[in-house]
Amino acid sequence: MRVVSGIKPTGNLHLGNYLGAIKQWVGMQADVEAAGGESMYFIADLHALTEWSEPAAITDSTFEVSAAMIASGIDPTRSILFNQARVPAHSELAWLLNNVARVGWLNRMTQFKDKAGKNREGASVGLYDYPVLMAADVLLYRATHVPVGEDQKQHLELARDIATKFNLDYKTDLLLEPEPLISKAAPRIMSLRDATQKMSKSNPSDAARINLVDDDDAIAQKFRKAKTDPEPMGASWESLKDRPEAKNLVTIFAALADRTPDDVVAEYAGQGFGSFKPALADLAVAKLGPIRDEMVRLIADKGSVDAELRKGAERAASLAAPLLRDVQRAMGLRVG
Ligand code: AQP
Repeated sequence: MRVVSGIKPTGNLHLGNYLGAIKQWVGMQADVEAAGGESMYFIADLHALTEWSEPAAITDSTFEVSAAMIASGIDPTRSILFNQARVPAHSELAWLLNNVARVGWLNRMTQFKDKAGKNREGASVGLYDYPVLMAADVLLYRATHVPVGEDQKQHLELARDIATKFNLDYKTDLLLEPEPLISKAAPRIMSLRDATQKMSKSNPSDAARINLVDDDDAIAQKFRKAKTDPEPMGASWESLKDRPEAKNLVTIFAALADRTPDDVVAEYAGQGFGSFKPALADLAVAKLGPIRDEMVRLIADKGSVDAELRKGAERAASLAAPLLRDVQRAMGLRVG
């Protein structure tokens, strides 16, 4: 078993990234170890280039994401933690796989359509090619399982299609089709201002998300001001089905407390959100405060964090090298 996943260093790491990804990975670490497998988590800095960002912002965010992972419990001695750019094999395999992936396949990718919007002609080639790099990220390590959000499922399907076509074209079994790991426990966290949209790094409204570096007051204030309807808490989780804001706050509470949404609704049934929100704010401060404090400490100690990333990259590069060489040779390239 080999689990591989990554996060883009595009700033404003938030509660959705924590509950939907990082916290799940931390929980998986022990299971993967128990199965004799390996966990690999990377900062997808090459992916961050696909939409314009100040270079310094990418560097800062690389440290922020690394710090968040370590502070949350991704242990660099138990998982391989690294930044993608330090392992050139990702880019090299992506180029090789570009010749296997078909334009028609990429044209179907909904994330490209969403991100490019009406300005398709002005989008970078990198944004269009993003799913091939993502395929390389996981195929390079013969990942068996890839924890992804629903939004990345289509890209993982593409990685499987690329692996299948490569193996057929070159009559080999070098590339392994990875399975998506869509944890039922991984919640999808929505914006605090508009619960029809996911909480995201790129939302221009800071009030729409809880940043992992927010101080206690900011966390409390954002939850107090979170949009809700005027009704009190329903009697059951099911009764909230047409109340996206209420559902979102309950989802966050349940995920932070490691309880089921049903359980949380039962505790607050009939009470107004005026009392639920402060309880949620207290819980969030209690859970996120220590992670933030450790993140801040690590961000101030960039040398140590970078040393961990470098060590992780060396381990990743040695795992990647044989596969890349075999792929190159299978394609007829003279290497080594
Ligand atoms: N709102 C969310 N709820 C649950 N999980 C989420 N993730 C992101 N937003 C939520 C999960 O976090 C992981 C890392 O995501 P990413 O940074 O690689 O890309 P993203 O999904 O595009 O993140 P953002 O925050 O939404 O960024 P922008 O605004 O740039 O699009 C993934 O596992 C993702 O599912």
